Amino acid sequence: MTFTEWLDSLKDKTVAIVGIGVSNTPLIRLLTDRGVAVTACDRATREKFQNEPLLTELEERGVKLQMGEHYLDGLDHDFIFRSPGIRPDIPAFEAAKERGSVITSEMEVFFDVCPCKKIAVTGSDGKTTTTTIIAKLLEAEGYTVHLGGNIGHPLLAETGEMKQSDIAVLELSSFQLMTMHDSPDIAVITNLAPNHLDIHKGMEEYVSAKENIYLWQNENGTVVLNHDNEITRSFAPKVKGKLTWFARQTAIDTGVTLEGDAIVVKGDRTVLPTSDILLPGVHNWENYMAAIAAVDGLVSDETIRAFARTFGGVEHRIELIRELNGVKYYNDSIASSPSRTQAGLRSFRQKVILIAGGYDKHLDYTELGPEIIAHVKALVLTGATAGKIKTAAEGAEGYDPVKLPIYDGLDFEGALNKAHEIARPGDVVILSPASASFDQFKNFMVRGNTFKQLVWQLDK
Ligand code: UMA
Repeated sequence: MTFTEWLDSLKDKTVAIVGIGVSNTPLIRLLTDRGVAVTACDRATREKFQNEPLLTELEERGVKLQMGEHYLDGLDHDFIFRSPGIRPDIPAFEAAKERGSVITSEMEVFFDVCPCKKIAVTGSDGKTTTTTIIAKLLEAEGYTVHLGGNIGHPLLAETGEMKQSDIAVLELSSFQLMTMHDSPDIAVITNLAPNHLDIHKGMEEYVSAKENIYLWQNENGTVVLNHDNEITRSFAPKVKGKLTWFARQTAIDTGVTLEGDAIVVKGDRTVLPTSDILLPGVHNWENYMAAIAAVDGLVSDETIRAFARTFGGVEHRIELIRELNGVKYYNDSIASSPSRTQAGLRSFRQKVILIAGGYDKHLDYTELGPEIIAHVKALVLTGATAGKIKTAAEGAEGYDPVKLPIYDGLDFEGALNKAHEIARPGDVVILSPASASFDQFKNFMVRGNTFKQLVWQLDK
């Protein structure tokens, strides 16, 4: 189905958009521009919604708003678009399905109508950086690239401008993948570790959602999998098309790996000396390996080397904010799970002052304890998970309250002030919360920007 055919198919149909957020807002505009009758539903009340101008705009477009406690009442529209953060099996959707509604999402329809090649990345850690590297490498090689998905940019409303020779590069979350019935031409899974267990029913559901990124491929598809990760390694027998491994720690016969100080395509050629990679940390070598495997045959090695020397990373991911009195302040607000914080901590050669804590997604923090002992010189805690992180650190082998002072009971700004107060020249202070942001902020970007502003005000 083409984009135009899809839009035409909605004429005289009723559409409900559930969740008025980043994914769905451009879709509402697209549909109302075409005269489609749209009801937009959101659990936030009008007062709590925080974007009154948008609501006014939607009303002017003729959208019927249904907000607050009863926002899911009476869903019987022909098509219902679900936001990624809402489970697809809630009773209101099940009931609507029985009444004949089609429950879908912005990403599902994008896959149906996208006219060009699709490369998509998922995983627990590293997916945004890997997605960004892939997109920028393709751009540097001269392709017209459309970068979107969970990275924060929905693409469906822009499909009309895409050409067959373009490439769409997507980051996909487990929430988006959960209901997918199609896979991209090239699928990449960076790694898998427990995450989002507040929304998913368990690890099994999380993993099987992620698997939708390759299970719908045919023999023409390509899958890039992490050989070091037990879970992704186990997917191999299910791959229908071409499987390309990448591995930093385990031995592989073919694929992208590390030999000496360089990333190589095994048995073929050296692609990228690790000394050419500006981004810090071995986890970024892995991100490059995954990206190199994904763009093999599309991007030249010269382009990859030139890019790696200058790419300084994505905002909110171990982002250097400033150096003040010899202390370097980093923003790693994206680290909304313990494994992300672990990767952040391992990027530094020295022990750091860690600011952590946030919304409680019911994750297990036990494994973060030893990482904190190994990589942290002072721990500053804030938010709902502060107690769990403290317990994990205190319970870890080798914990010594003198070597690892812990400060808690602080608000967000108080945590930064405490870190600033105890930091000495040569220290690294990093916000890497190991928790989501939703207890205090709209999302990790708002949290990171708030942190950056506060860091810039430290000497004011
Ligand atoms: N809402 C309801 N009912 C619910 C849940 C939410 O009505 O049960 C409403 C909220 O009040 C909100 C709206 O739905 O107004 C949309 O909220 P949302 O956060 O679910 O969705 P979007 O704003 O569309 O953002 C989503 C992704 N969010 C989630 O998956 C939770 C964004 O990823 C993504 O960038 C965006 O789509 C574009 O595709 C965020 C994220 O944290 C950054 N993702 C997780 C991650 O990366 O770990 C998966």
